[in-house]
Amino acid sequence: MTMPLRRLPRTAAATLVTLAALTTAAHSAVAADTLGSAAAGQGRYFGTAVAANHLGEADYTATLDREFTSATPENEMKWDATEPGRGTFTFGAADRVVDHARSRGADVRGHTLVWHSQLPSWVGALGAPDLRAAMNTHINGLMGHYKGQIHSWDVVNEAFQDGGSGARRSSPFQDRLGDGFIEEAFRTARAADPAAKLCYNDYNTDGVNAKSNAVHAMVKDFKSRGVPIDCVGFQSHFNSASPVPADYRQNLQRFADLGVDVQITELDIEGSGSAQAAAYTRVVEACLAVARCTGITVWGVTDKYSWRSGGTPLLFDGDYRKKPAYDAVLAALGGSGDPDGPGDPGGPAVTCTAAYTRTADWSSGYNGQVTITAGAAPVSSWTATVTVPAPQSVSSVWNGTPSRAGDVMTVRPSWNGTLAAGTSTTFGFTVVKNGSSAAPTVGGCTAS
Ligand code: 9MR
Repeated sequence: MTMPLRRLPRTAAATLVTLAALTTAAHSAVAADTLGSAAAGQGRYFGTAVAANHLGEADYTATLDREFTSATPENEMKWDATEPGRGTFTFGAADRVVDHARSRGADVRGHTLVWHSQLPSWVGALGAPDLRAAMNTHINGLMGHYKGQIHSWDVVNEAFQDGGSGARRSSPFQDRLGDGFIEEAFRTARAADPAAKLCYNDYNTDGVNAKSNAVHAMVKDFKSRGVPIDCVGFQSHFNSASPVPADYRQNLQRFADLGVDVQITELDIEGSGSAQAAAYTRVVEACLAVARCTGITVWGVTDKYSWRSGGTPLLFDGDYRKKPAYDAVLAALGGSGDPDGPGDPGGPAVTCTAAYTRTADWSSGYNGQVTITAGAAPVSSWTATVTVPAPQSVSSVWNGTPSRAGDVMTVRPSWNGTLAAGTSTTFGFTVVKNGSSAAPTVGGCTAS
């Protein structure tokens, strides 16, 4: 019999409350503290693109192995890498990625079988019958080699044009074999490895637009005719010119409603700090809101090896430090927050202090000096604020680069802001007193 809580004796009600509190405490005590474990708690994988030539770098593999539960070879499975000459298959680099991932229990996304880019020139030179045979041989060659080892294959990649036409992109396959090449590739793929999920993968299809409408129509047609397709990949390469679309979740949902899984396959978002973190949060929340969104892959481990490294689009900086975007993704996945705050991989917090002294004083002015000292962790950059009281004004700054907002001058390093743990640097400035000799206010130091 179930009793309403208000009728329980006082002691029983108190016990229930205590148990609830204990359950909550126990839950937070075991909260996941990596991307992969937090995503697993949501029934999803969290993957990354992996480049075989970085696997020898200790920080790269340590971060990869700690955080990610899926790997996508970034270039190693593409046609130019795997079948550079007709019928000559080379799997060495791709094998290294697959073996590394699988030996640690991670899944592998196969990327990609039929794509207009990174295609050896011999393919483009074939006439229709030969090209059809070569396409099927290529699919069978790769899927056969990795049979049973691949979670999902990007069978066909980027087959639609950008813009409003909704048309297929010109490629040797499209131009010689016509629309039917996509269907044929999927049918060949199903027979080659029936255990692998078969995906169509594209970019600029992340929101509802002419291109995603065309892909949607194709998937709908495939499902209605029994053409084998299991998933659609949304690359999700975002920047200020191409931000996370407002209808991102709705777009994922309408594909899921066709009866396919959806996967975020190449996520990266240019930017930094809280704006980048907020955009990443939106992507993760959209995936979690769509039951058939089965996982997220970011397009690289560290900003320094990103295909768009200048845009710092990933979750770890060039020194493998967790960025605010990392903390945001982990939190959105329901993982435990980073106790040391953004920018720290689990060691001491990245902090600095700013100490002010007046180093010279004369009737009409004075010189101030600020000493910036790194805390227990190394610092890659810092800022400090200086506010001089009216009617004083700052006439020059050295060893630092100032920017001003009202009375507040924010000073950054002029060159490299790197400081080893516990070490110091200084900047200085000259103030025109204009009748006041009062001391400036030197604000807190921020470090990253
Ligand atoms: O990240 C890949 C980069 O190293 C290659 O130079 C580039 C060549 O085309 O491909 C990049 O990956 C692409 C992916 O395979 C398909 N979607 C777009 C990706 C970014 O260009």
